[in-house]
Amino acid sequence: MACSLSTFLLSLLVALHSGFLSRAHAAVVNLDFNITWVTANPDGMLDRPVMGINGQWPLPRLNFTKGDNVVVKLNNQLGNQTTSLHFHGLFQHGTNEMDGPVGVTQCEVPAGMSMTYNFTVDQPGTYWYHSHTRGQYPDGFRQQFIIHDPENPYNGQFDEEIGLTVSDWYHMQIPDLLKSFIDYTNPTGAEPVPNSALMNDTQNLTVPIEAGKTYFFRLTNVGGFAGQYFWIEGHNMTIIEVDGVYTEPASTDMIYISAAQRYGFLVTAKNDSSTNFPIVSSMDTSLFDTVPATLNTNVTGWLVYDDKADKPVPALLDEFDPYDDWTLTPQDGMALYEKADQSILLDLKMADLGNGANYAFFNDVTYTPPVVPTLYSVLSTGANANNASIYGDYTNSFVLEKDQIVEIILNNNDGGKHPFHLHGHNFQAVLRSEENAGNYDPSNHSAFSAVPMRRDTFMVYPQSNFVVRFKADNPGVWFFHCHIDWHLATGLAAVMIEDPLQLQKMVTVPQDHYDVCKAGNVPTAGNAAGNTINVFDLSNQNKSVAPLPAGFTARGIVALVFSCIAAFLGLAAIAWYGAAPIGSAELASAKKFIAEAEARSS
Ligand SMILES: *[C@@H]1O[C@H](CO)[C@@H](O)[C@H](O)[C@H]1NC(C)=O
Ligand SMILES: *[C@@H]1O[C@H](CO)[C@@H](O)[C@H](O)[C@H]1NC(C)=O
Ligand SMILES: *[C@@H]1O[C@H](CO)[C@@H](O)[C@H](O)[C@H]1NC(C)=O
Ligand SMILES: *[C@@H]1O[C@H](CO)[C@@H](O)[C@H](O)[C@H]1NC(C)=O
Ligand SMILES: *[C@@H]1O[C@H](CO)[C@@H](O)[C@H](O)[C@H]1NC(C)=O
Ligand SMILES: *[C@@H]1O[C@H](CO)[C@@H](O)[C@H](O)[C@H]1NC(C)=O
Ligand SMILES: *[C@@H]1O[C@H](CO)[C@@H](O)[C@H](O)[C@H]1NC(C)=O
Ligand SMILES: *[C@@H]1O[C@H](CO)[C@@H](O)[C@H](O)[C@H]1NC(C)=O
Ligand SMILES: *[C@@H]1O[C@H](CO)[C@@H](O)[C@H](O)[C@H]1NC(C)=O
Ligand SMILES: *[C@@H]1O[C@H](CO)[C@@H](O)[C@H](O)[C@H]1NC(C)=O
Ligand SMILES: *[C@@H]1O[C@H](CO)[C@@H](O)[C@H](O)[C@H]1NC(C)=O
Ligand SMILES: *[C@@H]1O[C@H](CO)[C@@H](O)[C@H](O)[C@H]1NC(C)=O
Ligand SMILES: [Cu+2]
Repeated sequence: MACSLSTFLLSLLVALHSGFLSRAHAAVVNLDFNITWVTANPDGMLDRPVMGINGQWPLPRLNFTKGDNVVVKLNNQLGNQTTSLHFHGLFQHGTNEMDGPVGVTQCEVPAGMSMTYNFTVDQPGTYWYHSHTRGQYPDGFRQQFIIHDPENPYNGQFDEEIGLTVSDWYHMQIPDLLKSFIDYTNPTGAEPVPNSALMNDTQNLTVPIEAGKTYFFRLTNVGGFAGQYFWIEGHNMTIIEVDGVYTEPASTDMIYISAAQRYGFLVTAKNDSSTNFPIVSSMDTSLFDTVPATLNTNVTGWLVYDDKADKPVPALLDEFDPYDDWTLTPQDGMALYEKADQSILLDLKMADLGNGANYAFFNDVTYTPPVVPTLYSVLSTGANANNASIYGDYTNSFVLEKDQIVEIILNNNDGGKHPFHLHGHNFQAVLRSEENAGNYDPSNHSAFSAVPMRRDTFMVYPQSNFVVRFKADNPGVWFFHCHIDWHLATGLAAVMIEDPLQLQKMVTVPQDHYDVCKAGNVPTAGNAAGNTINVFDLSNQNKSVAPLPAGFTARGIVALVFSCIAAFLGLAAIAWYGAAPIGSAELASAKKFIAEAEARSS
């Protein structure tokens, strides 16, 4: 750790505008990120290639101060993959073009090319940065960053800060896993199950602490899939921040942190320094279709009071009872936005398309990246940028008017949990219904939170719903998506296009951003289809995979695949999926279909 920190400091050049004694004025922080392949073995089980920065992995944990101007030059030296960079949770006021998601605000940065991200950090808190290229960050391109706040209301109540991440970890590389995940042999969309859990990109982490002191822990889940239960034996945690928003102090003995969420909490060390205590993080196995017997779903570290004392094995818990983040209160007391000017209804489902693979949908549309990144469509279509139809039929785009109170009602018609993230904002977590509550009913729902917690990533329960609200006061093109990276890859995303005509006046895209598009042959003007003459003509737009042929059911494919497996294993055919047995006609049509799919893919 010391080694990666010092190397990072060497590559970090801080030029203070106004002398060394005062941090009250903004600094310019210049970072040069060479993205390269590095070998790492964080779980002690397998050496594998990971994406490093300047030859290092774990990646540097960045440490800014509110007001800093951050300039990151991203040099793609991977050789065989494109890349991109997103600073998760930043509002990017006035710098939407620096946000990072490919297809939304920029093009892929091809191997051998560079792109500079230049923005000001004007919000305090616990954040993280990661690649926003399809499926890429779980291969290692992710790390925490902090924005210090000279006006933190909790300053004076803690002695030191401790940065910590948790994550899931895969032994195979994500591009290979994606191939078998999005495939007709996986018609139920079972996500790849991680091989292990990590704490701070390692296991058996020791966190030295001193008796009697109070520590401000900053925890980020940088994982691609699993939410985690987190606790410290013998110690309560007092939550004071979530996703960059200060909260009224909330004491708990367990936190649930979904992929992409952050918690800041205080822990007061005991006065007695004779015993060390396990810090445990446990992956939420309800997300996994199967839990392999060999999988250790937990990762353990220790609060170390005395390096010579034992590091005890954690006690096994019978149940998980984490703090409900919906009940948190923001420290600034901001009241509920009473009514929404625009209400956006998103019905989530998972289903198979015509290639037999499983996809994720909002309102029956699976997000497919447009030919032209949406920001560039905004900037090149004049007054028509106000008409959502120019952004295509496969992007779930919504135009928001200046300063509207916008509400997103999300109905989860799927049996899994999904952590949803909105770029460019934090939103009020107005309502979250319990598991199996079904769709939101505007005329019959439980009470809204009067002073709702705000955060940028909020989880919906299985077969249930949530309601979030925010004010459209940040012109930009902002991605809204599930932060389970498998589900983003299968299209669980929408795009909020906020005050596009104002955005046209605010944004100037730097030349190097256009250069990477040119190198990748991606057009940077016109509608979603790249049509600059008639922006209502979408004939060349990117389309999702076509639906299953009429009369053909996803159940047929599932049954076929599983009956093949059953036959292969020498078992009797099993009615695995759904209650009804499979008719012979359905089986024949499935066989024909699979044969065609195989012919197409070979
Ligand atoms: C976690 O890792 C980061 C980055 O290497 C490091 O800065 C930090 O000190 C580590 N935290 C602990 C508690 O070891
Ligand atoms: C952590 O400790 C456990 C138990 O001793 C061991 O099985 C595991 O390999 C260790 N992990 C690492 C990364 O060293
Ligand atoms: C990044 O790579 C370039 C080209 O190889 C090299 O000149 C530069 O020193 C590297 N920067 C860092 C911080 O390692
Ligand atoms: C981060 O920056 C703050 C303020 O500049 C400083 O006090 C702190 O020591 C730094 N922490 C690390 C881990 O570099
Ligand atoms: C890219 O290169 C790395 C490092 O050599 C290799 O492990 C990886 O499989 C390659 N990935 C692709 C998609 O070709
Ligand atoms: C970053 O942006 C600021 C504000 O627009 C500008 O003054 C500065 O020159 C930019 N720096 C770089 C390296 O592009
Ligand atoms: C944690 O908080 C609970 C509830 O307030 C309390 O009963 C318990 O004693 C506390 N535990 C510790 C270790 O302080
Ligand atoms: C530790 O000792 C201090 C000073 O004697 C006391 O104020 C505090 O309550 C003690 N803390 C705990 C957790 O017992
Ligand atoms: C992980 O922790 C949970 C909670 O204590 C426990 O139920 C489970 O058995 C643990 N798993 C392993 C492999 O130790
Ligand atoms: C959509 O367009 C982009 C950029 O023009 C292209 O690279 C990409 O492969 C297309 N995607 C799909 C799913 O058709
Ligand atoms: C957007 O354009 C389409 C196609 O010209 C038109 O039918 C529709 O009414 C327009 N919508 C708005 C809000 O202007
Ligand atoms: C309102 O919702 C509750 C809980 O789902 C349900 O029991 C009740 O029947 C509903 N009332 C009406 C009028 O629909
Ligand atoms: Cu999801």
